[in-house]
Amino acid sequence: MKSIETIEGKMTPNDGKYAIVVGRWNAFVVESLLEGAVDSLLRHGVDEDNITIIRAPGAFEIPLVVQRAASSEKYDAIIALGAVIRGGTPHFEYVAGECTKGLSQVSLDFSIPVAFGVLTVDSIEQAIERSGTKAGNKGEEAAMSAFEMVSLLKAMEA
Ligand code: INI
Repeated sequence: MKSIETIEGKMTPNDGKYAIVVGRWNAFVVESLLEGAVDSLLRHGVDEDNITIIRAPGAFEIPLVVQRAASSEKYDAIIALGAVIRGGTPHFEYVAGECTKGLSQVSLDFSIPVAFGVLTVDSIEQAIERSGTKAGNKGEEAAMSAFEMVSLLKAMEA
């Protein structure tokens, strides 16, 4: 039978350049996401020199910072990390919604992988569960998605 061409990313070391854009809000959670993201990139063979951490005030500002990182053409992928935790007002919906929408817009406008590692959760407990305890570490997952996307987009060029 004729074999079917399959293009996919590999999880073997690549020399991509990664920017990690981190919101400062809810730092106790977000710093664990950052640790998870950096640790997983390093464990997959990414050189420290190929990782840049950029700090943004809050999740609302993350898309603009990611946009600047994308337009600089210095990076092959950008990992956005933050935590938006629901409070008693509709503020959460606006911050989480604009952040999510902005990140997918930048990814498509600049044709660059933007990994979504911004927690949007109902409680601090849910945030803790997703930043290195019982529900894994979403920073690590986002970094792995960026890593795979760098490899995949290179494979698609070949
Ligand atoms: N920013 C966050 O990153 N997480 C939050 O949970 C949050 N809440 O709850 O308000 C938050 N707000 C700040 C926002 O991102 C902007 O920094 C601020 O509104 C100034 O533009």
